[in-house]
Amino acid sequence: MLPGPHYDFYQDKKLSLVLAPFSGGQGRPGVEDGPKYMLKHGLQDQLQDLGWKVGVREPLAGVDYDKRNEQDKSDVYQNVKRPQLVGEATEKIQKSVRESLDNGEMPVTLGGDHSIAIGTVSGVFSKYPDACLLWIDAHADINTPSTTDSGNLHGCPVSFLMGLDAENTPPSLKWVPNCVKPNKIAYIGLRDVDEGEKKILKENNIKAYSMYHVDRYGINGVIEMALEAINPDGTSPIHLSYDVDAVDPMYVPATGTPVRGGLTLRESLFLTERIAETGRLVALDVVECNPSLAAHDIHVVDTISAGCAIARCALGETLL
Ligand SMILES: [Mn+2]
Repeated sequence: MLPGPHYDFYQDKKLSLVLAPFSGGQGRPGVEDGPKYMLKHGLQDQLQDLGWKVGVREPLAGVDYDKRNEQDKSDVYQNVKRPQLVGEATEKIQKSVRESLDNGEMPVTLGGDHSIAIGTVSGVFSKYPDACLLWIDAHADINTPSTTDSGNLHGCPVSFLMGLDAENTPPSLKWVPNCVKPNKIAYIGLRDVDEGEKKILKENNIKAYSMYHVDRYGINGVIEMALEAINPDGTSPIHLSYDVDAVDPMYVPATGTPVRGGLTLRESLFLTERIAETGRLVALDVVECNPSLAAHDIHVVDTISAGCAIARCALGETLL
């Protein structure tokens, strides 16, 4: 028999939905509405139905980051856009995630753009320095301030968490700890990786499984290889950072940087179920749902349903 979903770190089945309605890591408004839409879709009840006690944390409450995003055009550092905004917001998210962990509640962070993972991952690794990170994404998000073309920080979170370009780190992001070692991160779902990023991945020998590998070995084979690489003895806590743009835009059309040829919905959900089966999940991010990029209502429903399904499957939903 397969072990089924279980949670070694959360015997009491408590979790916190950490709301991160933040768009400052990129330029397209609307991604800050992700958490609101997922809650409206009934995510809190759905997780309670799976047996979890569900609390809500709002580390960004009281500040209109969205308004500041538009207003503060002077918030630039070299080529990097809005480093002050991102630095402030992610530091708050980091504290909230850490409090959640200290209370025995799994932080389930709803984005927002993927820059928020600067806060979630640094929060998790401050509690569990031996954790490993699974980054599910069409993009590697490992540009440095020197390599980024767009200057959007949602394409850079991993480089800060790994301390890859310390001399060019904006002052507002100097607080970010160099916490993720190259042998403790793996990517799944990649298909749009910049040349500078390819170089970084190779030079640091980071395990990256693109859609080519998913086709070659199947999603199950890729997950086995990824876990073997970053969690060989199976004891490390696992942080799953899930960008919904990993899923093919056929299923998730309303996202900021869609790339065709992605994971099917089944592959996407199997992946989260499989991680739940390890018992080692300590934290989950679901990011980059942007309802305002939908061409019509069905796109909104498809995208938000997929985001909620990813969360449910990570938290114990099974087919049988
Ligand atoms: Mn991403």
